[in-house]
Amino acid sequence: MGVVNITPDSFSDGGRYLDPAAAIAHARTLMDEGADLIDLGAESSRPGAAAVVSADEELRRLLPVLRGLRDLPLSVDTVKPEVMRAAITEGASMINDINALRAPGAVEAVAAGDAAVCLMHMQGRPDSMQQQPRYGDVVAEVKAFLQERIACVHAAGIAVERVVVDPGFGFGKTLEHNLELLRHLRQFASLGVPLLAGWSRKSSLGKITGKPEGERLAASIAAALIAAQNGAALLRVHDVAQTRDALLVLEAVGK
Ligand code: HH2
Repeated sequence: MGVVNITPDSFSDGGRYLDPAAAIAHARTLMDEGADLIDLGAESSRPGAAAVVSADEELRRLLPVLRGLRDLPLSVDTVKPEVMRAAITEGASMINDINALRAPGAVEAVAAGDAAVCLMHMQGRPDSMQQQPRYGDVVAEVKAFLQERIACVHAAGIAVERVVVDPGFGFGKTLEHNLELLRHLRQFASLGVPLLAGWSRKSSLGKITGKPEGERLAASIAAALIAAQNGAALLRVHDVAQTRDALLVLEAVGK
């Protein structure tokens, strides 16, 4: 899954693809580089980001890009039911919700169409989630949350075949929490749905390497490979070409 953020403030590519033509061109480049799916986000969820983008503004950023990429498999990264509905109407293949469809009306918005959905775990909210993340057993708690969300969306009429889950690396988690989840990712297989992992350029990699966002490519690939080896079926990445090469080597060896 290649990431295209149509935002002024995303932590890694904010401002670069705010112009629809630039976003469309970048998405096409990522597909050429080997992406199977493009994740379009029009609201930043970076730690500390204030949730100030209205649904109207999010749609104003998103719709020209969605319409320019109708021929591609698209995922739309949003927490807002209005945006989910519009994205599904425009033909989006997947809704990627860092809030796991917990907003009022979100489950119904997705249930009404036939798009896939990614349910992600997040402790707290983006504006405060990194202040004091706390868990007894992070793996068990994240897994129980995802299990509950799968049951909830299933009860609302979303077939499990449409569902993907994500432990939400960096969303209300310390470096040690993120590492613990990565180490034990295999335990999520028993949820019975495909697993998505997003480590690309994240601050935990900066903590390990001491490198700023622009210099985390090698670390991002290492984390992506470990996630793939531990059962992740989808990898959310900014650097598609390089990640693809690394995955081809892993595949050649046999996982
Ligand atoms: N991470 C980000 C955004 N959306 N969705 C899923 N399912 N999993 C993730 O790990 C994930 C996500 C954060 O990264 P980015 O899009 O680069 O930045 P921003 O949120 O600032 O736009």
